[in-house]
Amino acid sequence: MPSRTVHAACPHDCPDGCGVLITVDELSGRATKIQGDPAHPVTRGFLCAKVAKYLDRVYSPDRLLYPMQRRAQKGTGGPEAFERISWDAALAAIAKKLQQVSDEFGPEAILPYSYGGTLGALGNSSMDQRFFFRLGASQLDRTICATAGGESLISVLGKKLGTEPEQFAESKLILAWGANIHGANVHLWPFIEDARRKGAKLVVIDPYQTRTAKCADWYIPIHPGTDVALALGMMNVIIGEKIYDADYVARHTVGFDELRARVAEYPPEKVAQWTGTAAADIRKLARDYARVRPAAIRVNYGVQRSENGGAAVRAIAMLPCITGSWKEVGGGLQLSTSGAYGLNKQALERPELMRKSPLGRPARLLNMSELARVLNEVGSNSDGPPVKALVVYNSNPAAVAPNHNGVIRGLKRPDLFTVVHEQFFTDTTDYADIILPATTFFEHKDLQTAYGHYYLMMSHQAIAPLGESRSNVETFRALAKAMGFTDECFDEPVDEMIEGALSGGAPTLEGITREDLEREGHIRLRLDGSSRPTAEGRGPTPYLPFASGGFATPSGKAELYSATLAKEGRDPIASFVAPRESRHTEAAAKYPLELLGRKADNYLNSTFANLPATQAMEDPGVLEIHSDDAAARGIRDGQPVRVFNDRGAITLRAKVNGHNTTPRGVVATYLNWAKLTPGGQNINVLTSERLTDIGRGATFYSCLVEIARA
Ligand SMILES: Nc1nc2c(c(=O)[nH]1)N[C@H]1C(S)=C(S)[C@@H](COP(=O)(O)OP(=O)(O)OC[C@H]3O[C@@H](n4cnc5c(=O)[nH]c(N)nc54)[C@H](O)[C@@H]3O)O[C@H]1N2
Ligand SMILES: Nc1nc2c(c(=O)[nH]1)N[C@H]1C(S)=C(S)[C@@H](COP(=O)(O)OP(=O)(O)OC[C@H]3O[C@@H](n4cnc5c(=O)[nH]c(N)nc54)[C@H](O)[C@@H]3O)O[C@H]1N2
Ligand code: SF4
Ligand SMILES: [Mo]
Repeated sequence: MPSRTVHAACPHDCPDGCGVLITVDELSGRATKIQGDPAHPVTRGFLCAKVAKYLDRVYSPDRLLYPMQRRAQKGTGGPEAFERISWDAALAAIAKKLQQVSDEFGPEAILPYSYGGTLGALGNSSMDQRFFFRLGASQLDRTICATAGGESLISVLGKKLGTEPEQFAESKLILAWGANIHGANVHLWPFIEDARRKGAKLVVIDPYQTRTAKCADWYIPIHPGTDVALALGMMNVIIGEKIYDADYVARHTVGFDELRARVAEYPPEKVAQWTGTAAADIRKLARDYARVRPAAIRVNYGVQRSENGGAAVRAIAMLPCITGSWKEVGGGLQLSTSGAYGLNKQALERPELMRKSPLGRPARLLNMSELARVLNEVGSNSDGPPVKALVVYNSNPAAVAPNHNGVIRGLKRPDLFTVVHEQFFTDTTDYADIILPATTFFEHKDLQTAYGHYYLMMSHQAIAPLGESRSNVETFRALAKAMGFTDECFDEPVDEMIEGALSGGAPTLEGITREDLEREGHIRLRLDGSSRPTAEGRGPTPYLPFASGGFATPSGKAELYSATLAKEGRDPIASFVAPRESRHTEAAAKYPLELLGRKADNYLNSTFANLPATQAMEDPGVLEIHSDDAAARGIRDGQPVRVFNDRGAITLRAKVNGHNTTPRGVVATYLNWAKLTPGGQNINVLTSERLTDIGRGATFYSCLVEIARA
């Protein structure tokens, strides 16, 4: 059978940003195979278990293929609750309603809601933003995942840059800090294995004993939300014992004296009481980290889903700045590499369209991590109009947003008009008035970045869109036409949009053209800052972003003390403030267990949760609990348990364990679709809308509960 192979890139919200090869049968036009691109230096020919089965997703019998209009009451879902309509009818109905809302309440009564469905540069943030800017709709503060850590990292380093994954192979000590590498960052693992073959040690710091922790040389089951104390305690030892790099500190940091004074308040004995890590272990960890060279930290976003997650990331990010580890190949730290790309956001999103909207000014910003509050409370005071129309794409808020019961109450409002652009009948489409069918990455072209490596990729369209599905770009283009917007940018072809994205003059993109990417699939960013592409520029030259300073902060140095934070009235260094929902506070008297509502290793947030092939790899509806905590409540393995707090309750099945996965005082479960969880309720019924200390982020992992036999 004649077939062709198409280069694509996985657009899911995952640091690995894999290069993908899709085989397409020429006669039928059907994709027949997916594999990792062996030429991609980080993907190295393999895919994670969920995307390896991607044909099941693309060709799932449950795919949404046509626009649909609700005919049953809100809260009911699936094909039976809707009737098929044409795109023209759907677009006309949406345009009419949005116009009505805008006329009656002002355009800010319209709220877009989106997150990580696709991280393709176009699909994530381009035509959609143009549309909403031109409309004058409220702007969405995209905080649900990474702003606490991102803004905190930037407060120290100035930019989201870090150690490239390839260099972990050269490390002698690797700290996986709140980083579930096997589950959420699997392409880093082979580099860690390389390093370990050469004698490196792996330390895992995580309250939950992940598969990564089980493989570690040293596993530290830290109490949730105490990482800032551990990092400050380590610096107490490193500075106290003078095993820091005085030369690097003097040249490339500001605020060392203030930091020294602060960490004096964090002796290991004191830190031990908060973190549950013995003082001797804290000393050993600090000494190893400072002396074993090179040492690399992989800190992931797990640590910053906590009330003090911003301070935690700040303190952790200071570690390589005081040991000078940034100078070494295989040293430094990685939280994210996304700051390197420098795509032209202006060209993609056209913020100048705000001036043409009926508002004539930037619209208000509403925080996606407070969706329940936004839907139920905004508009009742003087904070502008209530939200009357919600346009959801790239997201499944009825599963992923905190305070699920509040979110559902909002989504059920009869006066709220909701449009959802989706690939499947999700928890959120259960509340849609109109559903629009979305393509998968097999069915559209996009430009792809990553947040765990430094390669820019082209994702070609491999097959024709299934049914009447349309990409995000084509959907918002069509909506713009339906609203009567005549601005030229709504006609811009995809290839020109890609060229626009590459055009901003960023040194890291110097000389990289659309044609180059189309031909080569992936190209390493010009990280040396040289203006000309050289042979080495494309090779594995180690990238050391801060080897000789070059921090992108206001001071040009690593800011151990941040004058910017001080000006905002925040802690300019970092300190341990116990999360209000943690074992350290009074709230624990009523709700003594710390719940980690984690991510499934084989789903991607709520994506993939509905596919039989991926479901088979997970054990849905379980609550992992330590045998002592179970015994204290008369709970036996396999029994149904009610997990509850003041916000809600959910029934799960106890998975009692003696020593692995959850330590005493911590229980764990994972995110799933609400309608696939027994009882139809999602773990986010328990999580709160309280925000992080820095970055206005969600605090999924600061959550106290009690459990009882159901
Ligand atoms: N398979 C899979 N891969 C994914 C995802 C997925 O859902 N599934 N999601 C993607 C997304 S959106 C993101 S943002 C990234 C996130 O990637 P990660 O940040 O690695 O993901 P998390 O599971 O949120 O957190 C990592 C670990 O932090 C631990 N943790 C929780 N609280 C604390 C704490 O207080 N201290 C410490 N030290 N650790 C803590 C959790 O137990 C978890 O094992 O992964 C992406 N990749
Ligand atoms: N309890 C708990 N809650 C969490 C987390 C947690 O760890 N625990 N993690 C949080 C984090 S880190 C994140 S990032 C958020 C993630 O929140 P979301 O970004 O909402 O993540 P998903 O659940 O993956 O939902 C993405 C949806 O987009 C759809 N989609 C995929 N591609 C496209 C496309 O091209 N176009 C359109 N229109 N739709 C598309 C998918 O079918 C899917 O339903 O969840 C957060 N919620
Ligand atoms: S989800 Fe992550 S690991 Fe899996 S294929 Fe996509 S980028 Fe690679
Ligand atoms: Mo995320």
